[in-house]
Amino acid sequence: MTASYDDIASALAPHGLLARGGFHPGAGDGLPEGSVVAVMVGNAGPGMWRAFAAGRRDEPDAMNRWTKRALDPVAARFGASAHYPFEGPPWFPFQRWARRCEAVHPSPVGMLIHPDHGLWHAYRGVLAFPADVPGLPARPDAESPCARCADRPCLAACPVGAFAPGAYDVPVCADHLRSTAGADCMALGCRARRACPIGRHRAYLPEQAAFHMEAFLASR
Ligand code: B12
Ligand code: SF4
Ligand code: SF4
Repeated sequence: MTASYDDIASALAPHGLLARGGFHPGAGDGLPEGSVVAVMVGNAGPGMWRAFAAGRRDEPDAMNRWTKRALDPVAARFGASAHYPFEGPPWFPFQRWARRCEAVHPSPVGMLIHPDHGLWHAYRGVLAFPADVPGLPARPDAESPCARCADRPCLAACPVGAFAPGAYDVPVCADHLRSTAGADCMALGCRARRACPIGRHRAYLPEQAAFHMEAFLASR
C-alpha cells in the first residue's frame, strides 16, 4: 500500500509516537538498498511514556522491545522496513539524520535541541520506504535556541561538571549517579536538561525521567 506522510503519522499516533520528518537516503546511510524515503519516528514530552506505561511488559530492555512491537507492524503495513537507534554498534547515525529532517541543532550538552520540544525529545526508529512518500514535509528552518541563550544554564547545572566544550564525560556522570548525591538526577533526570528554559512544557514525567536514567546507568 502507498503510504502518505499523514497515513504514517496517524498509524504512529496511538503509540504516542511522532513522525518527525524524513530524508532521501544515500548509499552512505546504511539503509536497505533501494530505500527512497526514510521517515524518522520519535517522541516528545510524556505522550509516548503514557502509551508505553499502558502496554509495557515485565522484560529486559522493556522500552526498546515495546518500540519494536509498535513499529514493526506499522512498517509491515506500509511495505517499509524499520530500523532502530538501539541496534548496534555500529549505530545508525540518528542525530545526523534528524538534522536533515527537522530544525534541530546540537546543544552544548550533546543532545539535539528542538525549538519547541527543547531537550525533551528523542528518536525511536526510522521507517525506510522503497517509494516516494506523498506529503513528506520539507525541513523547516529555524535557528538554534542556544544561539540566543547567553547564560547557558545547562552547562552550569551539572554538579560534577560533566560537560566540557564538545565532550561529555560519561564516567564522571555515571560515578555521580551511583553516589548518594546523584539521587536528584536519578529521580528527576539530568539537571542540565532540566535547567534549559526551552520546551519546559514538554518535560518528561518524573517516572519517565527516572526510567531513562536507570536505563542509561544499566548500560554503563
Ligand atoms: C552511544 C550512545 C550513548 C552513550 C555515549 C554518548 C556519547 N558521549 O557519545 C551513552 C550511553 C553515554 C549515552 C547516554 C545518553 N544518551 Co545516548 N545514544 C547513544 C547512541 C546509541 C549512539 C551514538 C553514536 O555513537 N552514534 C554514531 C554516530 C556516527 O552517529 P551521529 O548521529 O553522528 O552521533 C553523534 C552523537 O552521538 C553526538 N554526541 C556526542 N556527544 C554526545 C553526548 C550526548 C549526551 C549525546 C546525547 C550525544 C552526543 O556525536 C556523535 C557523532 O557526531 C545514540 C542513538 C543513535 N543510534 O544515534 C543515542 C542518543 C544520541 N542518546 C540519546 C540520549 C537522550 C541520551 C541520554 C540523555 C539518555 C537519558 N538518560 O535520557 C544519555 C545522556 C546521559 C545523561 N546525562 O542524561 C538520544 C539523543 C536525543 C537527542 N535529543 O538528541 C539518542 C539519539 C538516542 C535516542 N533514542 O534518541 N548515549
Ligand atoms: S540552556 Fe541554553 S545553551 Fe543550554 S541547551 Fe538550553 S537553550 Fe541551549
Ligand atoms: S545526569 Fe547529572 S551528573 Fe550526569 S551530566 Fe546530567 S547533571 Fe551531570
